This record gives sequence, structure tokens and C-alpha cells, in this order.
Amino acid sequence: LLAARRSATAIIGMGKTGQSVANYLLHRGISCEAFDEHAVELPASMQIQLHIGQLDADTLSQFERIIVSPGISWNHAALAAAREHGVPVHGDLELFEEHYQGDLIAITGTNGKTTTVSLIDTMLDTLAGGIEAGGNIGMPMLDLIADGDEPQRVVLELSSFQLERANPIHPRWAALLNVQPDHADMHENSDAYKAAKLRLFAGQGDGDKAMLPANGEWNALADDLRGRGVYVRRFGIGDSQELDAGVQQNDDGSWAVFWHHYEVAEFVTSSELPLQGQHQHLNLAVAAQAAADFGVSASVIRQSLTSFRGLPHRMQSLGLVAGREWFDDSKATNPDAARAALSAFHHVIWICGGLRKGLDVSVLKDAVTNHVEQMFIIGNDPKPYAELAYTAGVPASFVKTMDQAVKQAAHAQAGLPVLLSPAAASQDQFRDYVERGRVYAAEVKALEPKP
Ligand code: UMA
Repeated sequence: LLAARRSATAIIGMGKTGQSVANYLLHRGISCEAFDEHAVELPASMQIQLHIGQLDADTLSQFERIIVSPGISWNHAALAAAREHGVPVHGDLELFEEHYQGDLIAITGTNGKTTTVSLIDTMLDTLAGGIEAGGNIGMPMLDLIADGDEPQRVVLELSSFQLERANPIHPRWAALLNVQPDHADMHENSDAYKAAKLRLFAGQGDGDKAMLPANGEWNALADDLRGRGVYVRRFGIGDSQELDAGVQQNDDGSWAVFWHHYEVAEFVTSSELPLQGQHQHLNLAVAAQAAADFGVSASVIRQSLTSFRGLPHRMQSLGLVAGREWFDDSKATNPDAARAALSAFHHVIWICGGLRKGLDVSVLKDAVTNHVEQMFIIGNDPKPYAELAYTAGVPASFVKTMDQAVKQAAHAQAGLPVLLSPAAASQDQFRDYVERGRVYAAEVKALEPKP
């Protein structure tokens, strides 16, 4: 009887995802109720019952279905209890997959997803029918199909949280960029994190394409996919005669990004690319291969790569201020992202620190020894970063706030670039990495002499 009183679907979390789920269900006349553990404001036009407060297992168990936002732990006790009661619990990706019939391109990985997805979006948009981009990139995927219209192609950036809460999806073209330590506070362990990422390929079959890093770790997966009829591509740093896409060193010592059009390798030399850093160039190569596989011409791809200036807060140059170049890599919310950024410099002044998410920053020791001249540590958890400085043999100051970090970095060794690449999330001091990057840019701008 109780069950009959409840709506069909409970939506858990009413941020971007929850609101897009509500729109999608309401548009289709499916009854739903909304839950959030914190106060939220919904658009006045959204006709939905909203419950604020701690999630309750008994209440949730009365629904036919639960759709949960990616930022809420999959292991939340109330969700686990509802699952045990036999209530299907999913994320928005499951709803998307149930509905969407067009060509799906799906990208996952710890770092580089957004850059890769943005470029794929730009390049495939030149084709008749175009493409829409969504997912973790910030545009909820259900918003792409909310009104019943279906784009011919969709490229989704998928986080481990989105992948773990959907049945196997079926992308026509899927890429795993890398798996590096991240979100140790949310996933049970690193195997669970990796397993979530690999769900990307679980529904692929005959005629689909899968792009995997070229290192041996993924050989067994590549064999398994080939066994299912999937066309496997590999990318990495190496020879264009052996890899499908990647970065290769030319005979004269210069570097080039490459990809393949059928059997023919295409190249763009690194010096023609505004975007810096080998890790970024690998993302460009993957995006170029996706575009080539969907029929974008080599000249359009080349033009896109050589004009792509990158995305805000990802190795973004803020220009020359107070006699040195400043870089905003606020998006580097884990150690591997920071390592990749540091490696793009010979010598750099490094601003780091923040919410560590349980990750081990001592893995950065070699990168710090080899590339960093001085460190400025911000955030509420400075000790691990101070220990890193000590073991790497680099002088460090704990400055706590961003304004102090920038002011003091401005007086560090003359001419050296300054890099904000925190190796940590931002929420100990900022709303998100975007706000952290904006505050940094504003502090850098404040160094300019007043007119
Ligand atoms: N909430 C609870 N209980 C909790 C946690 C959150 O009730 O324990 C509520 C909050 O009060 C809030 C809502 O849930 O009202 C927020 O849900 P959410 O955290 O899932 O955030 P959304 O606004 O729905 O944004 C999500 C993604 N966020 C996360 O995965 C944390 C966005 O990725 C994504 O762009 C968006 O969906 C659209 O798909 C952001 C992100 O930080 C960029 N992703 C992580 C990353 O890139 O590292 C994975």
C-alpha cells in the first residue's frame, strides 16, 4: 500500500544532474520526487516534490526506481539498503542509454577528458548533422535529449561515477585516456575505480572502435575486445608505424602529433600547436583519430589542432605579468595531472596544495626535483606537500591563501614561470577548481601596475 503512494522514480541529488533527470522524466510524464541532503533551489517551473535532509532507506525502498547523481557515494547506506530491497539504482547515463539511438562517442580517463571531448566536439561539428557534447564536461547528458529531439551524434565525457551506475553502454567509438590515482576518498579502492572506467567498453561489439593506451597493461583488454569484433586502436608516445595515434620524435629531434586516415599517417609538428605539454598532445592525437574515424578530413583536423588554444584552467597561459609568465592549471586536482604539467617546464615556481582526497603526493618527488625551483603551498593540508618539498630537496613556503602565494611567487627567482597546478581538489578553500583558477587569475592581474 505504501508503495502505491510513492512516485515511480526517486531522484537523488538536485544539482545539475538531478535537475536534468527531473526535466527528462517530467517531460515524459513519469512521476518522480526529488531528494537532496542539503538545501537547494529549483527553478520555479519545475513541478516536483522536494525532500531536503538525510536520505532514509525505508523511504527510498518504496520507489520503483532510483536515479542518483554522480557526486553522491554509490555506497551511501540508504542507497545500499534500497538496492538490497531490490530497487534498481542507476545514474543518468542509464536513462540516456535507454533512450539514445544515434552515434555515441564516449571518453573516459583520469585526466584529459574535457580537452579531448571539446576537440572532438569542435571537429565533428564540421560534419553534416553536427554533434552535441555532454556528461562530466558540465552539460548534463539528458539535457541533450530532454525535448525528445535526438542529435545524430553525441560525445560524452564520462567519469568513473557515471560509468559505475549504469549497465554496460554501447558507444560506437570509445577511448580510455589513462587511469591514474584519483578519488581515493569516493571509490572503495583503486581496483574499483579502474573497474568503473573499464565499464566503458563492456557493451561494445562488432564494428565498434575502442582506443586504448599503448602500454602493456591494456593488452589483455585489447585481445578481449578484438575477440568480440571490436576494432582496437592504440595510442601513446612512439612510432607512427606501430601506433594508430600519438606523439613521435622526428629524426631532427622535433616532436609531432600523428593519427591515421585509413592506412595513411598524418602529422602536425608540436611547434605548430598553441597547446603545450606532451600529455595534452596525446589528447589531441586521440581526438584527431576520433575525427578521422568519423570522416573529418585531414585538413580540417590539422586546422583544428593548430588553432586550439586549450580550455580555461588547464595549462592556460595568463600571459606575461610582473616579468614572468603565469600558468593556470587549477584543473589539476590529482598528482598525475600536476606531474604532467610540471614536466612541460624546465624550471618552474610551483603553487600547490588543497583538498588531497586521500591521494599520495609523494609520487611527485622526481617531477619536483627535476622541474621545480621553489614551492608555495596553499590549503588546509600542507604537511604532505611540505614533506614532498623536503624529500625532493626544493625550498617551500606554506602561505595558506592564494593571494599570499601569488604575491610571494612574484618575488621568486626572476624570469621563471609560475604554475598553479595544485595536485589537489579545491573545496577546502574554494567552491570548485573554476573559482580557484579565477581567484588565481585575479591575483595575478592585481600585480600589474595601476594605470
Ligand atoms: N548531494 C547530496 N549528498 C551527497 C553529495 C551531494 O545530497 O552526499 C547533493 C548536493 O547537495 C547537490 C547535489 O547532490 O545538490 C550535487 O550533485 P553532484 O555532486 O552529482 O553534482 P552535479 O551538479 O549533478 O554535477 C555532476 C558532476 N559532479 C560530480 O561528479 C561531483 C559534474 O562533474 C558534471 O559536470 C555534471 O554532473 C553534469 O554531468 C564535475 C566534477 O567535479 C565537473 N566531476 C568530477 C571530476 O571531474 O573530477 C568527477
